[in-house]
Amino acid sequence: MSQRSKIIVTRKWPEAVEKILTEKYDVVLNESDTPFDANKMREALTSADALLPTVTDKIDSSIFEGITPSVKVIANYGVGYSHIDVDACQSHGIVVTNTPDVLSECTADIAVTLMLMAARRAGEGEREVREGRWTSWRPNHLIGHKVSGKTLGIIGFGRIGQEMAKRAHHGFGMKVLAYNRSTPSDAVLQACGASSVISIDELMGQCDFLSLHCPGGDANRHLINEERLKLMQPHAFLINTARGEVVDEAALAQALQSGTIAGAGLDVYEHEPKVHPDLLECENAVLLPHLGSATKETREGMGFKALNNLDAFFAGQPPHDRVV
Ligand code: 8YV
Repeated sequence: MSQRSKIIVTRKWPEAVEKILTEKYDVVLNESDTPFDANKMREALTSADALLPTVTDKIDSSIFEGITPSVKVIANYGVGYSHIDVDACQSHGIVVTNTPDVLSECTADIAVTLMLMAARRAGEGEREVREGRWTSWRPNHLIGHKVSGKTLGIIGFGRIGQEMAKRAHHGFGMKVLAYNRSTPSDAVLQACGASSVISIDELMGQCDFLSLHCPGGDANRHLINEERLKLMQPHAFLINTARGEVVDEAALAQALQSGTIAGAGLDVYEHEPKVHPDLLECENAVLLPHLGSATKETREGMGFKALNNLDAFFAGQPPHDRVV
């Protein structure tokens, strides 16, 4: 019998996927679901053939210092991979894959959830009810902002950005303006009822809601900073389901406190699971714990996608979702 490849999974995955992984490979699962520290990560990188990490695993260039990795492929569980230094992986001859597509719809659903919750003050209302502070219905109680028919700006018009645009345009009759590094085709824009803008600065002042769907990492770190927040309208809302580092959290908290913008809905943070203490103080911020892809269907879909990428790699074929 040929020797099975050794796979290390860094977090607890959906049972259905772990079952198949176990049937096919010599797998080390993480039953306790405890995040790996740097030593454990180095040990994994030097003892397995493949590593299956998630957003909670920092695989930067320092992790490779002084080790010779045995791992040949890193099949990331998630579409975003800014926690992985792909150049460092490449220089060690490691192939990296991700899991796009399967999470586009659910991530866009969470962006819509945040947009509605922030605009309609759903977090504030929920806190009021649960804390027994609701006194009675009244005409001026928790007045929010109408969403339907407003203008949505989108930064990053990839698969998730396009799903967000479809929901906003076809569901809420919103006007959609999209910024993307490369200009989207007319057909793509038309399917989502969107028009494209050529710069972020041009977009900032035009929208009632701004939703981020671009990658994280150094290239987009603090793309939304104090200056850009000041370009937004005072009644506008910022929604972030992309990566925490895209927004300068201190500047955002300041903008929320001083009324530079009306509110924000966040699913991701610069230093997860830590949330900037000033944001926690903002009643006009809706804060979710990175739930973008958190549905049974999607989390299983992500696992099976990572598995397909592994299968292809070990069969000597190009993995479908190869990043480097
Ligand atoms: C994932 C995400 O759950 O896929 C992504 O990029 O942001 C999340 O939906 C997470 O990254 C898992 O690694």
